[in-house]
Amino acid sequence: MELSALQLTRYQYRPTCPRVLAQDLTAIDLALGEPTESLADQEALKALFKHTYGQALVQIVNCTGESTKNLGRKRTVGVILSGGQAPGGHNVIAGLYDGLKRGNRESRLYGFLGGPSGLIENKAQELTDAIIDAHRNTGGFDMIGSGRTKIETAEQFAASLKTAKQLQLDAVVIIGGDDSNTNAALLAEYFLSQGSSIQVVGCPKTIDGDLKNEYIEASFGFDTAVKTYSELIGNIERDVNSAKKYWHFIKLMGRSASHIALECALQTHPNVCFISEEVAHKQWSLSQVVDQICDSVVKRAAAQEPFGVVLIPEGLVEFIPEMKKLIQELNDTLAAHTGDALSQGTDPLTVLGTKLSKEARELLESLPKDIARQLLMDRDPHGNVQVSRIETDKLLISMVEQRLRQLKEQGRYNGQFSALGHFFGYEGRAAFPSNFDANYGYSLGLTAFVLIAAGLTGYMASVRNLADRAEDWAPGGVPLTMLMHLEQRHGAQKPVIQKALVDLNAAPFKAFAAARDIWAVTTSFLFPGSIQYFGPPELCDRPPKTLELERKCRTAPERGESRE
Ligand code: FBP
Repeated sequence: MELSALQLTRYQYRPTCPRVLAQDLTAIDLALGEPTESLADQEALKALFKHTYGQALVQIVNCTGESTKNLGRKRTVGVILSGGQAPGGHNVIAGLYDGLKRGNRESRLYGFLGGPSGLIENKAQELTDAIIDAHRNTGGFDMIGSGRTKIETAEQFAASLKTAKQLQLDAVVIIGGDDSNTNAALLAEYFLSQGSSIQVVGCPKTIDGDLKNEYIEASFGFDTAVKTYSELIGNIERDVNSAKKYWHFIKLMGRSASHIALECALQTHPNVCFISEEVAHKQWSLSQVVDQICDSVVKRAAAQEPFGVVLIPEGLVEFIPEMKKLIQELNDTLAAHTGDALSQGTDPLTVLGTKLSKEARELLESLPKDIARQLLMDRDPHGNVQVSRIETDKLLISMVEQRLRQLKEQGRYNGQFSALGHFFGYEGRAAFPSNFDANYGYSLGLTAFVLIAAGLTGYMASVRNLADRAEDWAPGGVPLTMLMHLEQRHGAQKPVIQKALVDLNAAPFKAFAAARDIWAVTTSFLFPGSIQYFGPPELCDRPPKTLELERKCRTAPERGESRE
């Protein structure tokens, strides 16, 4: 296979990892914190996770090597990539592999093929120097593939244990988002409940950026994805500013939270950007969302700027209260009824009509037919509506056109409106990881190895201080149960890792909110250009703006400055 010049050059890149992991690994130790509690529903989770609930936070530190004195033992580990692609995944595997081999050259790493189903069905491939080297610092998950199978039935748990025993695994590493790490927690608990010592460790992956909290500052993949989308948005902004005739409606991936849209807005200064969490908080209706776009269109037309850019988070429809209610009813109805009738081509409205509330049915009927159909499509294995397939950009364009026609009739607008829709998602999920994601992924892999070497299970690898230089990052582990609470899924209460939504009181949103009224009217576009892999660190190694703003806010009080 022919390799591009960039791929060949990126093979030579040596990721920077935290100082404590760059040295002889036998000279490290684990500092144990206090026992932990889950985010909520403590009693229920304690009962569900009898063996793994409440473990202590750990930090990897320089020391005598006491906790990791078994680091050099020969080990066999299996690794799974789970869910959507995220740049940096290959580097997590490379870091894990290098850690294992640094511990003992005889250690082995198996990659489960096609995601969690590889573990259930025992489809695995031993990873070699040649395979790892051919994937260092590359995007995609093509080394071993990924999948969205959820390990949930008793048979699937038993089959997973059977495979792990057959391969004589010491540990399984699951690289995934909130749902996949929930699976990691359940698997760790199950293995112990069956008297098995096979460990399970998770790593935080998702371009969506919604697997984050005090201990997990970011998931890998977010940085590369937002930089890729921001390059494209910036290019479009420059194009509209040249042609001055189109409005571009750009839907951005991020199935629930709007971290991607917010970061892209900070990097590109569009005219309008919605943050779903604010829409939900302020209870904006669909028509209020449309009115805000129209307001910018009307004002810009009056200022002879009949063009612009609107950013729409992928999950927006789920956050508009009336739409959320409709989707919830559809989820519950679809879960309760197998959907056979729907797949046989019967009109969905006829099938569901009697089962939905009056308001939900009326709203569904009022939507353009294509959108109504998209809302009824199959749920993913975790019960989520597949928002990436709902054409929110088209929905908003058609509603804005309608509203502008009314405004024209009322003499309140007399411009030309010509709109184009886009969806940026897959373009960013498999890009060559930025230096930040290459370093972060690799560091997570090494960290996962150290947690395994220390005998831990039911943990997520964590690397903190990410807005600092990679050498200064702080690796450790977070007990998975600490990140969990109960949530309604498929019509029942299930233990899950809580998704992190955009915090409307935090610095990144406040920075956006302070500037957006100006962006709505004036042309304030910012053109970030493409990801730079070679050059000065301030250009190549920068973390996302979200992390920089969050760090500034964290450190400001220490310096006696105001948080505002
Ligand atoms: P993960 O949550 O698995 O990381 O995937 C995130 C994501 O990229 C979302 O932004 C998007 O909605 C979804 O995957 C699309 O996935 P698919 O192509 O499997 O439908």
